[in-house]
Amino acid sequence: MTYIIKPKFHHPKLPTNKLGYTHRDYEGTVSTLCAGCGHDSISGAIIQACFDMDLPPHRVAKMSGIGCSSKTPAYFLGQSHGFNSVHVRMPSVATGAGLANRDLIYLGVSGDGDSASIGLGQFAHCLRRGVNMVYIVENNGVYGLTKGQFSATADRGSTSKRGASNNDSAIDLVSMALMLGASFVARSFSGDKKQLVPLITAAIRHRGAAFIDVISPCIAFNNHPGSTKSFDYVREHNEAVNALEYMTPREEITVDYSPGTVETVRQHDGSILNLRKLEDDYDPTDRLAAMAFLQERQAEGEVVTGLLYVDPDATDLSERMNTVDAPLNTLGAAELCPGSKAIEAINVGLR
Ligand SMILES: Cc1ncc(C[n+]2csc(CCOP(=O)(O)OP(=O)(O)O)c2C)c(N)n1
Ligand code: SF4
Ligand SMILES: [Mg+2]
Repeated sequence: MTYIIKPKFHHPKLPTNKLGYTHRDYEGTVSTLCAGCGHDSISGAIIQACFDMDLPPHRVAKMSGIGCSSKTPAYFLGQSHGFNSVHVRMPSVATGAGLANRDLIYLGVSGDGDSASIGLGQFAHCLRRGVNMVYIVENNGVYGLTKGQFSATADRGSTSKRGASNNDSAIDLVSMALMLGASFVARSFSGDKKQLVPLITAAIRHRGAAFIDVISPCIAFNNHPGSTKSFDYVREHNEAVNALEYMTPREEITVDYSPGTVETVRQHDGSILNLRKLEDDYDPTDRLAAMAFLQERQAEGEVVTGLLYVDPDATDLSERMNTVDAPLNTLGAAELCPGSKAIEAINVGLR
């Protein structure tokens, strides 16, 4: 049996959102991951964010590849669309789906093996093209599903469960995402729901490629002393640059902050990101400064988290390609076929 359906009943007084749904309506099947796996906490954060945002589940399309992380879309948003592709191909499937239908919210979930090892090319092109999606990597530094080999995000000198040392340099997906032109870049920790939920919410509202690297310890193969992706290591070295408060376009700013302690960013849909500064000089709209800051802190062994970069005026692939607003499957023959005169004019223009 590959999945277990959750019983439908729930407490009659569970809170509901504006659509009348409880958070149970945003759940999926029972998780078959190891008890305590960081990936399950990320599923919980996605459920929370979608419930809080009153998202109609049918407006979301979950995309994934292969890995323990890529299995997780089965465990949240059971009433949404979904495509579980082969290992690595999530970004290209999401790119195609996004071009065919601009109306859906694309939520891609991947692993560090899926995106940083064999999948690095797909990761890179998806972000540089600005596919309008949320791209989450559940980063544990190992191939969990295939029994814990080092992935390309494992730090040099970190050790496996049996003590073998990793001699290769690590790929830092956040630095790569910044370099590749992603317009929303964040890092978080599966054990910090308070930070992760608003980041997911803001990423869903962002137009363009929104990347979130979530350190998500694999308790079966990479949660020992010597691992830099263990719960203890991340808790001890977590350096948050800001604390994000997400506000919908309708909400009034009611909280009083001391001057200079909060940076306010307004996204294209009017949603407001209030970023309480935890690092005095950190500017999340300065891509180059963010890259330098990350390198400096990484050299000190720190895991920098928070909203690291955002371009609130970003455009996305569909806009740049000027694709049609309506989903392709709703177009009729008249819209799809311009007629022989129009085709002749195009051909003349190409001669
Ligand atoms: C083309 C291809 N190569 C290799 C595999 C074997 N494989 C399955 S999942 C996986 C890595 C999973 O690691 P990651 O993406 O980090 O996910 P995790 O299980 O750690 O969440 C590999 C190598 C495969 N399924 N397909
Ligand atoms: S093997 Fe690791 S990544 Fe996979 S479910 Fe277990 S703890 Fe999670
Ligand atoms: Mg992994």
